Amino acid sequence: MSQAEKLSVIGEWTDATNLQKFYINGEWIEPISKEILSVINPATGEELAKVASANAQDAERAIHAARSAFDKGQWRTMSAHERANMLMELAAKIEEHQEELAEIETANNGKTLREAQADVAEAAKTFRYYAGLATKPSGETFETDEPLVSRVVREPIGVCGQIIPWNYPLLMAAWKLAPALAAGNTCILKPSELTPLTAIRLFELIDEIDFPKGVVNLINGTGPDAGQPLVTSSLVDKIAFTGGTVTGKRIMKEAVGNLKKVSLELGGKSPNIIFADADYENALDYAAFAIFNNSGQVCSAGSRLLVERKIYDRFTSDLAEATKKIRVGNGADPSSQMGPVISKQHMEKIERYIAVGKQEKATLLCGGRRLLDQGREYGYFIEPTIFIDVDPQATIAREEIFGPVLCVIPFDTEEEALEIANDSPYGLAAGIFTSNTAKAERMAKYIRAGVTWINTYEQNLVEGPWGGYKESGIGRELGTYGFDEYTEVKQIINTLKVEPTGWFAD
Ligand code: TXE
Repeated sequence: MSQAEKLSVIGEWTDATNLQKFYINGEWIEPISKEILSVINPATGEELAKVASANAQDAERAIHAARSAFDKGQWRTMSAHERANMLMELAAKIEEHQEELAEIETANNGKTLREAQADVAEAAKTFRYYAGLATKPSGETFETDEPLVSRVVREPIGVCGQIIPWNYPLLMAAWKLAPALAAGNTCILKPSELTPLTAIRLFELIDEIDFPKGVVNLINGTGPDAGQPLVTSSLVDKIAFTGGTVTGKRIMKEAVGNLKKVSLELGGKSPNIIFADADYENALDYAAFAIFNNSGQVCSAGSRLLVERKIYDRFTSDLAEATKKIRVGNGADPSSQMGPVISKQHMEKIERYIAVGKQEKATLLCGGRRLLDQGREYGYFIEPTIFIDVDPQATIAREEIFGPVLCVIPFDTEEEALEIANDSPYGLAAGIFTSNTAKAERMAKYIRAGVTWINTYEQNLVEGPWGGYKESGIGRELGTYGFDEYTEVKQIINTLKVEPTGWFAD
């Protein structure tokens, strides 16, 4: 398909009528709110679509639909096999529409088509994985010293409000919906106001499947108007949130009313540690991938690169050479290797951090500017940027920039690397590059992060737990851990001997 044909696919779809509706109780309905969101293509600055923006009343409608579907519907009582079949069907539909979904994602988020295609494939895989998990054995039984049998079963929590960010719009929708639905919960998804498009397309596919009414609902809108009512409602049993740490903390406070379950996947400032004995080419390749993939807008980005001093000069200079060759452009152009950042506002925030880096006397090795030449002048393109000799206490080494800006810090010893790595309020991920397996194990053992990669980076497995220590979050997504986060634990005690206690007999 040619470039022009590709864009016309999106054009046709964005004329679709569902953009200004919400999916509530199994149908596309007109919003109560009259507010409209303008959705922008970050590569061109142009408006892609106008999307309905929910108010509290719209959110209430979705909450009531999900509540009633959970309390009175057959979703949680139907067999896990039936639920699994629907999720399998959804996975197949995502695959059937993968090109279209990837193009919409690229147009809305800015990421390259290659990145978007990988996200779509991973989204389908997530639904398929949890469809499988729904039917697998679970629970426990306990031996006791009484004539009693104790068994533990896992049950759905209830109504789940799911608030997701803009950096992986479709994939985050899958990470949230798949385990929740597999476990028998009902859901209300609230995508980021910046990137609602693939979620709308996903719900059009959901609508083709026989999910019972009210099981899976979609509202779009801003955090305060559409997200907050989900957080504060006493009819919502769980909030699952991915986004910034500041918003995450606020959500945790506001969710306290009915003590709903809260899981948070927040920011990071992950250390990527390169020892002198590492496979050099591999470490170099991953150092760039860890920060410039998805334009650095990744919660687990390897944004603090710690390099052993013995190879520091050579490594940083080779990294700069490789970085200068990264082709930055419209993600819809197959030759682009890195797309724009999400919005004008976010670009300006990144530019402010670059200015702070310069003030803090870090050495700007490459990049550092907005790209404004022909073809990029209306988009939000930032050069891949590397600061070296960064003080570990500097603002740019401590705060999450969430853009293509790398801070490089030298170290001399393993102990020093560990100390710098752990000196952060965050604890999401870490990378360790070394050919010494014992050293890798020691580092992995003592680094305080939820995910640690050895001689690789940013490899994400649907089978394994994902989430952070410290201010990077609460709870885990993916794998069996992610499934458990959507269940309540119930103990059922039965007796082997039916007889009264006689406690009050005399
Ligand atoms: O995120 P927000 P923003 C980090 C990154 C970025 C910073 C801010 O550092 O620069 O966060 O980004 C919804 N009640 N990450 O402002 O606000 C909002 O509508 C309920 C890391 O874009 O956290 C959106 O759907 N919901 C991150 C979602 O929260 C609210 C990915 C995320 O938006 C709300 C994105 C409220 N009061 C940014 N306020 C990661 N962990 O990957 C906002 N929202």
